[in-house]
Amino acid sequence: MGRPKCPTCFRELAEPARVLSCEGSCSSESPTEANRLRGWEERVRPPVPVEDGRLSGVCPRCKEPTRQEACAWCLGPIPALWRESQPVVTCIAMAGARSTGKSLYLAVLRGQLELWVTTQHRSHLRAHGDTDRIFDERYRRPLYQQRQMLTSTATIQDDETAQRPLIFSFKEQGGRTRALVLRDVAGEDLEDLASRSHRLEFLRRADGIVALLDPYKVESIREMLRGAYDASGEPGGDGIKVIEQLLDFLSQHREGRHTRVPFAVALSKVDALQELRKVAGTRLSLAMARAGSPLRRDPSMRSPAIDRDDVDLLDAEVRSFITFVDGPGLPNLLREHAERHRFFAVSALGGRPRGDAVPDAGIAPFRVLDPLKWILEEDT
Ligand SMILES: Nc1nc2c(ncn2[C@@H]2O[C@H](COP(=O)(O)OP(=O)(O)OP(=O)(O)O)[C@@H](O)[C@H]2O)c(=O)[nH]1
Ligand SMILES: [Mg+2]
Ligand SMILES: [Zn+2]
Ligand SMILES: [Zn+2]
Repeated sequence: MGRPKCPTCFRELAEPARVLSCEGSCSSESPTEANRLRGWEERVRPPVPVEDGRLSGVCPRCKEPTRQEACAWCLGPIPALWRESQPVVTCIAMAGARSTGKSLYLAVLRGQLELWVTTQHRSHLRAHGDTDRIFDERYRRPLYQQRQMLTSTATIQDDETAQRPLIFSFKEQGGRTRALVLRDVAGEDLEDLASRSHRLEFLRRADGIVALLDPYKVESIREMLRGAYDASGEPGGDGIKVIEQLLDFLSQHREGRHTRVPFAVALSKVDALQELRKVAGTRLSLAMARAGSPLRRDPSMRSPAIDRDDVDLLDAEVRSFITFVDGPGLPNLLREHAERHRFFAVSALGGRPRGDAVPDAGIAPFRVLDPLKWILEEDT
């Protein structure tokens, strides 16, 4: 934990604040050419210098006053809470190939976080900045109102605004304020990381990464599930390769170098694996049918802190599962490149979607809080 970070570029903030952004008439202008060249398409507001260290200033262009702090690097907005309450700011980014379930994970995570913060921390989950609007447009309306799956996340090349962070805060049980920044990432960008790395530098500055791995994309599992559970034509590249490339990027492409960013690898859509119980006779179906399997129960909502025994067991189970179906490549790679890593298993929907519609039985998230709870404890 260092100084609070910018929720957009994850860089540490200048101390004291140096820049504000115009909230007046300039803010509705179209992007200037200069900003576009710097990759600031969405941030058209001219920077306003802070006067005498006070968080207020007047826009040199439209002469209107503003109190909105901005990041001196990327000009992204800084929520007032950052200076008011000096929260522990934890910036988390999603990762994984296309269609691994990153956006659906974030969509259901909010409700799970609300419940957890209310029951376990006796606090209230507050949303900051544009979070409510972004969440409504991109996640809540399609999933909970129209009851549909989400469209693929726009790449950072086409639309930087598509990946604006969701920002929440709550008071932890011990009284400290925690701010949680969640950034969705397009699988398409990660599959082409080498040529887009300059736009994805923020991943190296994250306080945690949740990398999803879709079991359907592992050929041997797909074979076993055939008949019991067919995944219909979802796009997306090799999930393991995407994680490999990301680890290489995070460890700065240097042999023997570790990234310090806590790295949670989560098998997504484990509702599909739970179906393996119905496939008779394989070693995997026997493992899934075991009553005590951590892949069959979800205690994540029951405690404010992580239950070490439970997540150790889960880590061992998923690790041996991956080794069994795909060999030791991924576990070895993680050991070599990520100082702090762990395996998890999640399901955002808790069941199979009906075409593009939510499952008949509704949405029942499974273990989605685990990776978050682990990252929050790593960042204290
Ligand atoms: N069975 C099952 N399917 C899921 C689950 N989560 C996601 N899916 C399926 O995976 C598809 C892709 O999910 P998204 O969350 O949009 O995937 P994404 O990783 O954000 O994809 P990009 O935005 O393209 O990178 C969904 O439309 C569902 O069909 C889950 O928990 N269970
Ligand atoms: Mg997405
Ligand atoms: Zn920034
Ligand atoms: Zn202005």
